[in-house]
Amino acid sequence: MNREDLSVTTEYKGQLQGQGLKIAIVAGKFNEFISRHLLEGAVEELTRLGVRPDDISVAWAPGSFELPLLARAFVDAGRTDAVICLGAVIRGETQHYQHVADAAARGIATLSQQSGKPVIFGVLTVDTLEQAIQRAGAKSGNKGADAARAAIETVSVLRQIKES
Ligand code: INI
Repeated sequence: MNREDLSVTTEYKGQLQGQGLKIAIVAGKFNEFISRHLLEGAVEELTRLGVRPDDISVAWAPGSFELPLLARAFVDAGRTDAVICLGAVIRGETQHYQHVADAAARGIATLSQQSGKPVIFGVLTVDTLEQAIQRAGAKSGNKGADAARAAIETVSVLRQIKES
Protein backbone atom coordinates (compact mmCIF):
# COMPACT_ATOMS: atom_id res chain seq x y z
CA MET A 1 0.00 0.00 0.00
CA ASN A 2 1.28 3.51 -0.76
CA ARG A 3 1.53 6.00 2.05
CA GLU A 4 -1.00 8.11 0.17
CA ASP A 5 -3.55 5.28 0.47
CA LEU A 6 -3.59 5.35 4.28
CA SER A 7 -7.11 6.28 5.32
CA VAL A 8 -6.23 7.33 8.84
CA THR A 9 -7.27 10.59 10.46
CA THR A 10 -3.84 11.57 11.76
CA GLU A 11 -0.41 10.28 10.89
CA TYR A 12 2.62 11.25 12.97
CA LYS A 13 5.94 11.11 11.20
CA GLY A 14 9.19 12.45 12.63
CA GLN A 15 11.14 15.21 10.93
CA LEU A 16 14.91 15.17 10.80
CA GLN A 17 15.36 18.70 12.06
CA GLY A 18 17.70 19.13 14.99
CA GLN A 19 17.57 22.93 15.37
CA GLY A 20 17.28 23.89 19.05
CA LEU A 21 17.65 20.34 20.38
CA LYS A 22 19.96 19.45 23.27
CA ILE A 23 21.46 15.99 22.90
CA ALA A 24 23.59 13.96 25.30
CA ILE A 25 25.81 11.11 24.12
CA VAL A 26 27.19 8.39 26.39
CA ALA A 27 29.96 6.29 24.84
CA GLY A 28 31.67 3.15 26.12
CA LYS A 29 35.47 3.28 26.49
CA PHE A 30 35.71 -0.50 26.08
CA ASN A 31 36.63 -0.98 22.41
CA GLU A 32 37.26 2.77 22.38
CA PHE A 33 38.61 2.74 18.83
CA ILE A 34 35.17 1.64 17.61
CA SER A 35 33.22 3.88 20.01
CA ARG A 36 35.17 6.93 18.80
CA HIS A 37 34.14 6.24 15.20
CA LEU A 38 30.52 5.85 16.32
CA LEU A 39 30.82 9.11 18.26
CA GLU A 40 32.25 10.95 15.27
CA GLY A 41 29.43 9.59 13.09
CA ALA A 42 26.81 10.67 15.62
CA VAL A 43 28.21 14.19 16.15
CA GLU A 44 28.63 14.75 12.39
CA GLU A 45 25.06 13.66 11.71
CA LEU A 46 23.60 15.70 14.58
CA THR A 47 25.32 18.87 13.40
CA ARG A 48 24.41 18.14 9.76
CA LEU A 49 20.78 18.00 10.90
CA GLY A 50 20.99 21.34 12.68
CA VAL A 51 22.02 20.60 16.29
CA ARG A 52 24.48 23.23 17.56
CA PRO A 53 27.83 21.72 18.67
CA ASP A 54 27.41 23.59 21.98
CA ASP A 55 24.19 21.68 22.57
CA ILE A 56 25.89 18.27 22.40
CA SER A 57 27.34 16.79 25.61
CA VAL A 58 29.49 13.66 25.68
CA ALA A 59 30.23 11.40 28.67
CA TRP A 60 32.42 8.31 28.63
CA ALA A 61 31.36 5.13 30.45
CA PRO A 62 33.86 2.34 31.24
CA GLY A 63 31.90 -0.07 29.05
CA SER A 64 28.49 -0.75 27.55
CA PHE A 65 27.27 -2.19 30.84
CA GLU A 66 27.45 1.27 32.44
CA LEU A 67 25.75 3.13 29.58
CA PRO A 68 22.22 3.05 31.10
CA LEU A 69 23.41 4.47 34.43
CA LEU A 70 25.13 7.47 32.88
CA ALA A 71 22.27 7.94 30.42
CA ARG A 72 19.95 8.10 33.41
CA ALA A 73 22.07 10.86 34.97
CA PHE A 74 21.52 12.95 31.82
CA VAL A 75 17.79 12.20 31.86
CA ASP A 76 17.53 13.11 35.56
CA ALA A 77 19.45 16.35 35.04
CA GLY A 78 16.57 17.35 32.78
CA ARG A 79 18.46 19.45 30.27
CA THR A 80 18.49 17.08 27.28
CA ASP A 81 15.87 16.19 24.68
CA ALA A 82 17.41 12.78 23.97
CA VAL A 83 20.31 10.60 25.02
CA ILE A 84 22.29 8.50 22.56
CA CYS A 85 24.15 5.44 23.92
CA LEU A 86 27.12 4.23 21.88
CA GLY A 87 29.31 1.20 22.42
CA ALA A 88 30.65 -2.02 20.93
CA VAL A 89 30.12 -5.45 22.42
CA ILE A 90 32.20 -8.01 20.56
CA ARG A 91 31.50 -11.68 21.14
CA GLY A 92 35.01 -12.82 20.27
CA GLU A 93 36.51 -10.93 23.18
CA THR A 94 34.52 -12.16 26.13
CA GLN A 95 32.68 -15.04 27.72
CA HIS A 96 30.21 -12.64 29.22
CA TYR A 97 29.33 -10.95 25.91
CA GLN A 98 25.70 -11.91 26.30
CA HIS A 99 25.41 -10.46 29.80
CA VAL A 100 26.95 -7.14 28.78
CA ALA A 101 24.85 -6.90 25.59
CA ASP A 102 21.64 -7.87 27.40
CA ALA A 103 22.23 -5.49 30.31
CA ALA A 104 22.91 -2.58 27.95
CA ALA A 105 19.87 -3.29 25.78
CA ARG A 106 17.50 -3.91 28.68
CA GLY A 107 18.79 -0.96 30.71
CA ILE A 108 18.48 1.45 27.80
CA ALA A 109 14.99 0.24 26.85
CA THR A 110 13.76 0.40 30.45
CA LEU A 111 15.17 3.89 30.99
CA SER A 112 13.56 5.17 27.82
CA GLN A 113 10.17 3.69 28.58
CA GLN A 114 10.13 4.72 32.24
CA SER A 115 11.40 8.26 31.68
CA GLY A 116 9.44 8.99 28.52
CA LYS A 117 12.63 10.39 26.91
CA PRO A 118 14.23 9.01 23.78
CA VAL A 119 17.25 6.96 24.91
CA ILE A 120 18.73 5.52 21.77
CA PHE A 121 20.45 2.14 21.44
CA GLY A 122 23.56 2.75 19.36
CA VAL A 123 25.45 -0.27 20.65
CA LEU A 124 27.03 -2.67 18.18
CA THR A 125 26.59 -6.33 19.18
CA VAL A 126 28.74 -8.30 16.79
CA ASP A 127 30.81 -11.47 16.53
CA THR A 128 34.10 -9.97 15.39
CA LEU A 129 36.15 -6.78 15.43
CA GLU A 130 35.94 -6.78 11.63
CA GLN A 131 32.13 -6.60 11.78
CA ALA A 132 32.36 -3.77 14.30
CA ILE A 133 34.70 -1.82 11.99
CA GLN A 134 32.28 -2.30 9.08
CA ARG A 135 29.40 -0.84 11.10
CA ALA A 136 31.43 2.02 12.55
CA GLY A 137 31.93 3.95 9.35
CA ALA A 138 33.42 1.49 6.90
CA LYS A 139 31.34 -0.58 4.43
CA SER A 140 28.08 -0.93 6.35
CA GLY A 141 27.47 2.68 7.33
CA ASN A 142 27.90 4.17 10.78
CA LYS A 143 25.60 3.06 13.58
CA GLY A 144 26.42 6.26 15.46
CA ALA A 145 24.97 8.31 12.61
CA ASP A 146 21.92 6.01 12.51
CA ALA A 147 21.45 6.55 16.24
CA ALA A 148 21.68 10.34 15.79
CA ARG A 149 18.89 10.25 13.20
CA ALA A 150 16.78 7.98 15.43
CA ALA A 151 17.17 10.46 18.32
CA ILE A 152 16.02 13.47 16.30
CA GLU A 153 13.21 11.55 14.63
CA THR A 154 11.87 10.19 17.94
CA VAL A 155 11.96 13.62 19.63
CA SER A 156 9.97 14.98 16.69
CA VAL A 157 7.26 12.26 16.73
CA LEU A 158 6.95 12.46 20.51
CA ARG A 159 6.41 16.23 20.33
CA GLN A 160 3.80 15.89 17.61
CA ILE A 161 1.84 13.31 19.62
CA LYS A 162 2.07 15.35 22.83
CA GLU A 163 1.03 18.58 21.14
CA SER A 164 -1.92 17.07 19.26
N1 INI B 1 32.10 -3.73 27.41
C1 INI B 1 31.83 -3.37 26.14
O1 INI B 1 31.34 -2.26 25.89
N2 INI B 1 32.09 -4.23 25.11
C2 INI B 1 32.63 -5.47 25.34
O2 INI B 1 32.84 -6.20 24.35
C3 INI B 1 32.93 -5.84 26.67
N3 INI B 1 33.54 -7.11 26.92
O3 INI B 1 33.99 -7.75 25.97
O4 INI B 1 33.66 -7.55 28.07
C4 INI B 1 32.64 -4.94 27.72
N4 INI B 1 32.93 -5.27 28.98
C5 INI B 1 32.97 -4.31 30.06
C6 INI B 1 31.62 -4.03 30.68
O5 INI B 1 30.84 -3.23 29.82
C7 INI B 1 31.75 -3.31 32.02
O6 INI B 1 32.38 -2.07 31.82
C8 INI B 1 32.53 -4.11 33.06
O7 INI B 1 32.01 -5.41 33.19
C9 INI B 1 32.46 -3.41 34.45
O8 INI B 1 31.11 -3.36 34.92
